Amino acid sequence: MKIVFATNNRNKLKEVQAIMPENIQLLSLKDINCTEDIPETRDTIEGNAIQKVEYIKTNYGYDCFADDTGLEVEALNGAPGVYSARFAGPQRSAIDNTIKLLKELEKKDNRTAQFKTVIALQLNGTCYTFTGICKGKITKSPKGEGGFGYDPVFKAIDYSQTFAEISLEEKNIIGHRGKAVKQLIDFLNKY
Ligand code: ITT
Repeated sequence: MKIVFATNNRNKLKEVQAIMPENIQLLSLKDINCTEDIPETRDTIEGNAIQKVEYIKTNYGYDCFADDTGLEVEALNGAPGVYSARFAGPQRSAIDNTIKLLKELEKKDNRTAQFKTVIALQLNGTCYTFTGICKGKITKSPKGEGGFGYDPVFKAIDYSQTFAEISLEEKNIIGHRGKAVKQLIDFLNKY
């Protein structure tokens, strides 16, 4: 089967492509000639994931799935959460966001955090959602060249390396997105 993955984030596409079985072929937004930013104006991660698939269905007519992800930090009462992309402002800079996060946690002992991914799937008139969570901690300083976004300052529980230091394959096994995508794959295979 062919299905559109409604994302403008190349890193997400790479991670998801790496675990999709051969029988599920991904189409990108480029493939359907969608070049604009998709609105993400809801106040929950789940709401944004659903908003993205509804936008594509309404404006382009395609069934699709979308991923919305947030980093929820306990000492910040769940922030940046749904606002993870714009934490340090509308420029959506991963470096600025990370600097702001480390600054806000400077004097906090509790560094507990989790990544949460919600995948929304729009298929034959119904919208389904799949959630993946990865628990861990925010480090004191960035480390590693891989991954993207907040990966250089996030260590999963029982891991001594940040998400930017482990391979994409390993991140997919223990990570939030990998967990949500596996549920999506199971669902599509049984559909
Ligand atoms: P699309 O909406 O086009 O899919 P996006 O980059 O806007 O792409 P999100 O709104 O889901 O995606 O992402 C929120 C922010 O969280 C984003 O700026 C990323 O830097 C960060 N993020 C998402 N997934 C991440 C991951 O696996 N590791 C580290 N940071 C991540």
